[in-house]
Amino acid sequence: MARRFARHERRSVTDLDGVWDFAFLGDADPDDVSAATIAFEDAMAVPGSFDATPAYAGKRGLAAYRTRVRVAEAGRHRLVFDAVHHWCRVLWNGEPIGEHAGGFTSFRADVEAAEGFAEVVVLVDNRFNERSPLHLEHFDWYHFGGITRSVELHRLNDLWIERLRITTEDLEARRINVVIDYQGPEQKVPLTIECGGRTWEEAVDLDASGRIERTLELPGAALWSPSDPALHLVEVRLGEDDMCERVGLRQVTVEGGRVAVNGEPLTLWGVNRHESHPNFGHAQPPALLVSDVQQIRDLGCNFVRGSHYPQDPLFLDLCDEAGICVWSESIGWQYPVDLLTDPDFVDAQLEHVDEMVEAAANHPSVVLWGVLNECPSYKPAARPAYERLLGRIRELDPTRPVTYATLNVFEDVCLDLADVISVNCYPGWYIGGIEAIPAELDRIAAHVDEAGHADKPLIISEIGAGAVPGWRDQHHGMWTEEYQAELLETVIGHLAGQDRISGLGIWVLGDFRTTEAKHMLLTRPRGVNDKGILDEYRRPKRAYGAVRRLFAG
Ligand code: ADA
Repeated sequence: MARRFARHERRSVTDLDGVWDFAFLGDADPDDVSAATIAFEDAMAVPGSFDATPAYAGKRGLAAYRTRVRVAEAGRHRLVFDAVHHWCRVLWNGEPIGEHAGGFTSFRADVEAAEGFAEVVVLVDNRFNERSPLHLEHFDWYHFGGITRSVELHRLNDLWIERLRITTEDLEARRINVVIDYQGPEQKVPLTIECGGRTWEEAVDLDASGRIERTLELPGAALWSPSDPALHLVEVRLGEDDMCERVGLRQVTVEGGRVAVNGEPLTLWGVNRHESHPNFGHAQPPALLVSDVQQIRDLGCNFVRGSHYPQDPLFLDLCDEAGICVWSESIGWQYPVDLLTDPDFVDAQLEHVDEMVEAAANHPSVVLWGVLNECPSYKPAARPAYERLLGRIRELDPTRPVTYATLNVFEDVCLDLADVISVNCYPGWYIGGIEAIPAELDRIAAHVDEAGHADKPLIISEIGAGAVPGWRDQHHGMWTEEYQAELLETVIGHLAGQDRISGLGIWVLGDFRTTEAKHMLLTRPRGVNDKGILDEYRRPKRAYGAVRRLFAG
């Protein structure tokens, strides 16, 4: 699995990435499909988005992927999927062993496997239907389908580590808290934790709690910060199993209207980022992730918002290394209030939020959690959904501030629920001209303060303009590269000269394909959201250079 460190040395793990057998089954109902009768006549890359490939471009329906795995020793095995879009059912030798809804998050399917070869079939559905309630067609991005992130097969013995959660408990003392969640029978087993050249060894009595918690001190260990992002491997061995995580010692707080890392207040200068590419869809090859991070650094950003869903784990690894602060966001885009008041929908969101936090909590680069992009936080009926989701994140992780991007800050009724106020706004684009931008940003700041949130950080989480790549003219009109560059210059120039707004997420790093819904296509030339400062192949537009010059200054 494409990560920057090996998560297991002892546990036997088979990497299943590669090319799998493939069949597109169109409008078939997954309940009517038996793996044995599928004619696998094609091949598909895993990770990959089948509907970004020429033969299946734009197709929606049920697809089937198949591979063969070798089981060296009979016993419990676990398939780990890092993301499948949007709904899937996993079959092991024809028998269903798991289902999952929602792309962008990891899930597992366990099986008692016999020795020998086994056939793994994954039925993947990229249609918009009740099986995947979180993905809706009206969103302003193209929902690609497929097995879009890595797949692994793990051999599990009767005792295994489920997860490690490592938090910085005391910065000065270099004290970390290590929580080891495991599954297995009550027994006495050796526990070893290694970090920073030190080793802690003991024999532990496993009990029904399934949890071991230890506090360790790492005297002299370097801290993680955006300017000096030191990382440490924490390697845990429990009985015959092991797991490794890479962490940074750091604390995130909210101080004097700013997000602070280790007590140092930051101004967040950055971009929003979609995981979308014309050739790969939602799958993000390592080469693309590396180049995205290079360009984010080259721009002089210290911040990226993962809009509007959890980003690839390798991207987070690279941000950890580069010292780029990440806003990790759960999936959402202008859900209507009837969904936010539907208990089943909120439950599906809660499950997704749990998966996001589990996957990203150990990344020091993640400094902020976000939910529900541009949902009706201005309607009282939506407030309980915000309360529940933000509350759940605080419960799961009290160490980071929480936020959501509001679409209408002037009428918002949920601002008190957030630690950081985040405002999406498009002065100069959807409303008014470029000259109106400074006054509009000041009006937003004044409103937030008057509404009683003067002590909270205020981020402009989206602002930008469309520019059709290569489109230039002497009028510098809308859709030209000149207009986009001038708009962003005005924004950055104004924010640099004031103190109240302490973060900027330019909309957006790269162009990306939008939904096939007509209302959106009519406002998106080329069927693409053109507000990238790079085009969809990551070629810089004029605005890239403008932003780079200003961020450097
Ligand atoms: C919104 C939304 C973005 C994008 C943007 C735009 O703010 O959050 O996802 O759709 O508008 O380009 O209009």
